[in-house]
Amino acid sequence: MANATLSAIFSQMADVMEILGEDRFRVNSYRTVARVIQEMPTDVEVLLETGRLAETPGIGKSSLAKIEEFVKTGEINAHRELLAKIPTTLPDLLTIPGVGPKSVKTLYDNLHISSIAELKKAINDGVVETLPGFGEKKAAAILRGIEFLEKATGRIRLDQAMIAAHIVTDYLRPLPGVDRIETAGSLRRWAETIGDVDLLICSAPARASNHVSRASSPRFEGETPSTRTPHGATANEQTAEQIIESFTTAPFVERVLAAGGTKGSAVIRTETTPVQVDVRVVPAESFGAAMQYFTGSKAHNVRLREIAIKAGLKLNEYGLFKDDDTIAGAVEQEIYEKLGLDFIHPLLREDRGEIDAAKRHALPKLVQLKDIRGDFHTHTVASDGSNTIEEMALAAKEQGYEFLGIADHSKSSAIANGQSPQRLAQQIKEIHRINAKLKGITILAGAEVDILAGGNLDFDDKLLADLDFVVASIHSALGSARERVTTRTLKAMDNPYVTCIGHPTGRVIGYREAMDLDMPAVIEHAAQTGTALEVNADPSRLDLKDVHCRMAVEAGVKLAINTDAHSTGGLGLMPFGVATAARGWAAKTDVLNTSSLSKLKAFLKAKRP
Ligand code: DGT
Ligand code: CA
Ligand code: CA
Ligand code: ZN
Repeated sequence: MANATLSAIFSQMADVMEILGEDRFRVNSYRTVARVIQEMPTDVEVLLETGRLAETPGIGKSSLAKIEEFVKTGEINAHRELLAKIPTTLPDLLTIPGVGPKSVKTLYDNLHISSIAELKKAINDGVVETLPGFGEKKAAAILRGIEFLEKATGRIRLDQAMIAAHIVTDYLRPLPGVDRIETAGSLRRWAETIGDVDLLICSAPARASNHVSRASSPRFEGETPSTRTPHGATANEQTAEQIIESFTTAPFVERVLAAGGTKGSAVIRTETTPVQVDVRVVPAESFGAAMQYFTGSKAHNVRLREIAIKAGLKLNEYGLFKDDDTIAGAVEQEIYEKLGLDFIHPLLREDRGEIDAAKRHALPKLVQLKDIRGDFHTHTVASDGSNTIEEMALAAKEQGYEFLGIADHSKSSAIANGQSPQRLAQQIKEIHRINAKLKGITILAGAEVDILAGGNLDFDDKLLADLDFVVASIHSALGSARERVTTRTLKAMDNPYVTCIGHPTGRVIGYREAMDLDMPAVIEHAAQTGTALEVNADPSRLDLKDVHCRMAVEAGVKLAINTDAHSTGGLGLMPFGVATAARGWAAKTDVLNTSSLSKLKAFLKAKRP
């Protein structure tokens, strides 16, 4: 679990060194180490013990020593020394969208700006725009970035929430009285950001002698089942209290927000961010109803309750009731069944027509992770990835894939070490060579080609024709006007070699807003040109997002769910993409990379001249 912290430390060392104007080569090597560690599927500690860390590409001797130091002592001296050289608030500037170490250096060297507040004032005073490399436009963009930060919601990324859920469930699962522990709330629905993590614990069923049936339980006048548990006082109460106490006193808890009876709420520490976790203990007889209620969404629940009321029933977190009789409660599926509905997958519970579809038996059969046969958008050491073609292919094979598409950056993405036409031509040959000797997986030669300012592509068609597929992406001027970014995207789709548009809106969750694309126009054009749209599975992107996936599916546009992996570990991000497509009601047939290799080749050929 130390990987995230360690990666953040290396990345911060690189930032600070760049601000201080230190050696570019060392700065870059620290950045590489940060990324390699972040994407590693295994704990650094384990790799260090087994000696495999020393063999990891990108990690040199001096970095290795620092990692060892961190594992032993929990910190890195060089990191502390670097931080001591700058004002403590200076790194905050780097959290502003669009502000990198180079800008920070200029601001600090010229104006001694060392905090966000100082920067905001300097921009408003009109001094920042006079700095070399700044100008009015950039100063205004930074100000917008600061405003974006100020209104940031405090919601966290799906992968961060998932880590928090794992920390708590792993800790609580072995405790006495914990029969089952399940995730509910927005995390169970794989929503794109998460407010807090909701966990439900099913505790041992009440002992028969203590079980008080609903019908005979004492009731005050006017009291309804929604205001108290239907089973009255049970033997579980003490167990529940103990479980909640174990949670709120756990070593990872930073702050307890609420605790008592059957519910606890606390902020827990993770390697990257504090996360609020709500834990509820529920008896077996109402566990299904609680799962249904606390999975939400609120809007879905409201609609469901309306249906119950129309049928003369009462639905709440304890069960489905007719007068005093329990109709369902222990099993979630039965709640839907008894309301005359097909079971609704948690991914669809957003009140976007799913209840109606469930009534008509018209819910889609959602795409699943096991349907995925390959991944198109992956990077190697040839651009900004950290593994070789062969390493990526073997990892993809291990994941059970039939094919893997290599799509390194093109020349205009200079910071990402984009390839020249010559290098790409070489790479295509190398892929053919590796394919000839590799068994059990086919590597497809592709590229992530920049869509240039006017909508032209970074490589000419003659070179593109030698590729099996092309992912075309916008990496520059994402803030342009709606018409500009839309036309640019439409024009790229006109190119017969473009298989799919990569991360179509360019958003980075919590950091950079989506381009102002005319999505209906993009989807219509994708349908007309036979171009697929990417669902970038990186949890900081999820781009297309769920509602846009739904629009694409309805228009008959194929989705390509890609991880955009920059290392073998990155291939593991696929579930985030599959969940996002499924939240957009995508079935297996809506997804390009569920096709067999032969079907896929037919699709790839169809658009070409
Ligand atoms: P989040 O945490 O903002 O990402 O979103 P959720 O959906 O996890 O919301 P949360 O944690 O406030 O509550 C968990 C679930 O509990 C929610 O999805 C539905 C249910 N719930 C909470 N409050 C209400 C409510 O006032 N009415 C209804 N019908 N359901 C509620
Ligand atoms: Ca929640
Ligand atoms: Ca909650
Ligand atoms: Zn890209």
